[in-house]
Amino acid sequence: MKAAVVSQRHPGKVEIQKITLRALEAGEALVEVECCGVCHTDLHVIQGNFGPVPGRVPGHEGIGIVRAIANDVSSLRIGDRVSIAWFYEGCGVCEYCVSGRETFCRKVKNAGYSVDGAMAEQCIVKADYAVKVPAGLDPLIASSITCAGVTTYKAIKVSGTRPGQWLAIWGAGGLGNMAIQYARNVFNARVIAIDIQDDKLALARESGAEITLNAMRDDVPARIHEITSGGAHSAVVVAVARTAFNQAVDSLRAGGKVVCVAVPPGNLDLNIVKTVLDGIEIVGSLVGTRQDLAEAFEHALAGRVKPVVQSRQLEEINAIFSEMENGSIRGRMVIDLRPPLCKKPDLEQELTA
Ligand code: 8ID
Ligand code: ZN
Repeated sequence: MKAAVVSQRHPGKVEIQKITLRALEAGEALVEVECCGVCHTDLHVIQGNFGPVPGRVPGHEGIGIVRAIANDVSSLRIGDRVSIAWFYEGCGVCEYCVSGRETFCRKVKNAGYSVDGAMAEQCIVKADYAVKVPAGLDPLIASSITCAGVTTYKAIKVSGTRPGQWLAIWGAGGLGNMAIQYARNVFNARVIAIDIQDDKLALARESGAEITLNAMRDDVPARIHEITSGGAHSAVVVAVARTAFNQAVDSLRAGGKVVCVAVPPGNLDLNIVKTVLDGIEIVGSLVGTRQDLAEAFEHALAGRVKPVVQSRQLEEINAIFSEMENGSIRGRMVIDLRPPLCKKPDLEQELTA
């Protein structure tokens, strides 16, 4: 079967190769992949930002149909539609796994990074960890929820933002677009979106941002203090830029919380006096649990969030990564691996309109 594989010969690139999947082991299922979104984390992975992984199949916004299960599997049936998420498997018994923080399991496996992911015609999942996609949710929509959606839904939960409060979101790309919709339509927050590109800010307004600021032109912390009469209640940073994290800290009111989600290299500068005197909280947030993903899917099924996606072919993967680096992607690019007859052109047009 065909798969994108992190190249050994060409650093920062993937190659399309014919590979053979290993046999299923206990607890596993074989999934025929329908589609897989391209997340900026995949770009970090192929560029070796988290360590080199030549030979790895990337992809953790995968959706597909179960075609085979190991004898002992009872949580999935053949024909089920499932997701292939970054949180691929935890140990199930450690302090993190048993306390609702399973993504921090020290023995965690991550799809498309420590095990092969979904940028392939087929992949293997751990059955008890592959969250089912609710009936009626289109796979192209479900793919974006599997990382961009659940990650931002969880991050806003972590922020503790209450209805009517100001939430500032840095980055209006694949994650940011979802963050704005969850913030507005699920958490009833008042959203300020910050990006460095006007087209991303136009999309942010369409997605529900009440205020947009361009970090290339505006004095972001000053404007946010002015608009919110004292600073945002919370911030979620999904911009791949160190400066965004520093601006977020400076834009909060006393008692505010910054939730760090993007992972650009480098350190966060922290104004110690402001942090102490204003009681600022800074916390990281890593994807979401299986329960978070099930909830994130339900909100999409109910129509509260609708990812902006565009379908592409597996062969275009290096071009998609270049577009991501250049910042020219609107919403999310999703690799569509379905045979042409299964695709729904009308839906695609509607989603990208
Ligand atoms: O679980 C997690 N913590 C998690 C899950 C998924 C993704 C973390 N991530 C990380 C990715 O690895 C990446 O570092 O979140 C980050 C954003 O992923 P993405 O949304 O998939 O990236 P994108 O679609 O390329 O969007 C990035 C946006 O940031 C803007 C860009 O214009 C783009 O819209 N941006 C940049 I680059 N610099 C900015 C700045 N200084 C900025 N926006 C505001 N200020
Ligand atoms: Zn991701």
